Amino acid sequence: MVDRVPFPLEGKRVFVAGHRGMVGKALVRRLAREPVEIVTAGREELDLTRQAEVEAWFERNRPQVVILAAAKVGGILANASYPVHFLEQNLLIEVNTIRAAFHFGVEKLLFLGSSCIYPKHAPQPIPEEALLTGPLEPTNQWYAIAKIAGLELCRAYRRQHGADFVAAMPTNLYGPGDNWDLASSHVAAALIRKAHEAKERGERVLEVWGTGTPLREFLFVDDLADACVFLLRRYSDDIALNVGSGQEVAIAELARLVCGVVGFEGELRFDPTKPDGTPRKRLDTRRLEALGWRASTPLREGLARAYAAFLAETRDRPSL
Ligand code: GFB
Repeated sequence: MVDRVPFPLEGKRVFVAGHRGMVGKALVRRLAREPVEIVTAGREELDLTRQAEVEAWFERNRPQVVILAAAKVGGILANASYPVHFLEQNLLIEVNTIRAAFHFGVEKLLFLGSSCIYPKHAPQPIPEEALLTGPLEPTNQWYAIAKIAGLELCRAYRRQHGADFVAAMPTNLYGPGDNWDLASSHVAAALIRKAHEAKERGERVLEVWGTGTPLREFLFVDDLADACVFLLRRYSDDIALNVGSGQEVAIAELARLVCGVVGFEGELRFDPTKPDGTPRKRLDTRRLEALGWRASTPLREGLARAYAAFLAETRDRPSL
């Protein structure tokens, strides 16, 4: 790692793969403050699940740095309902992009995973060493297996070819640009939308899936983007680094916080017919902190910013 950090980002062509997703948009916002050239490609120009298209695009565009934030993602129910999509699309995106990055001489690649790659009953907070030490959480095992394959492919390129490919594992994310669709969203976006609509309709009850007892750690997406830029410069090793916030709450508590932010004053009703998922997945972030990075957005402030973004993003598109 010694001779590869700091990696000089200045003047580099940086490809943000997945720039229309929540993470990709935050990366573009954050990289706009750096002296780099940002390169993006919409799905109509580049379908990352098609190998030939990916190779042709890399040959034409020659990025020097890649952040792989493109993925098929979704909340607990979408993950459990569409195992083929989550496994197959993510494997294709990863193999095509990482492989092309190597063949077209990308100097640095950052792959983004997820905290759900760790075993369901991993020790808490979860250290990086817990990877592949036990069975996965069944509701998202297909997504997790694809993400594990992606980070292992980065490690394999590093081991076999000396490529400077690294991986980061963010905890549950939320913020501007989130998916606000109730059938496929993650919990923070879903609760923001439900609380807002319940308030608008004058309803008294907010439905929360599951028992409300699972614990989740929430990271504001702009904090993740900041961590990514930090890691591009400062990290070059084969351990997939945890990126967390230390802000862990029970889902019931998150729901109360969201109600406060949105101004919904009714009651919570839990629906135990919906899955709880893993009981807890707080990340141990001591490695990242030792390098010199910490999350900075308090959960309440982040939720208020996410709610403001929800209002702006759905103003003209109420069905989003
Ligand atoms: O955010 P979420 O969908 O994903 O759900 P996971 C977190 C918790 O919130 C679960 C509860 O216990 C849900 O039952 N929850 C309560 C809700 N109300 C709602 C709601 O209206 N919508 C949603 N979506 N949840 C995902 C994985 O797991 O985490 C992905 O499936 C990915 O693969 C992501 O890793 C970070 O945290 O359970």
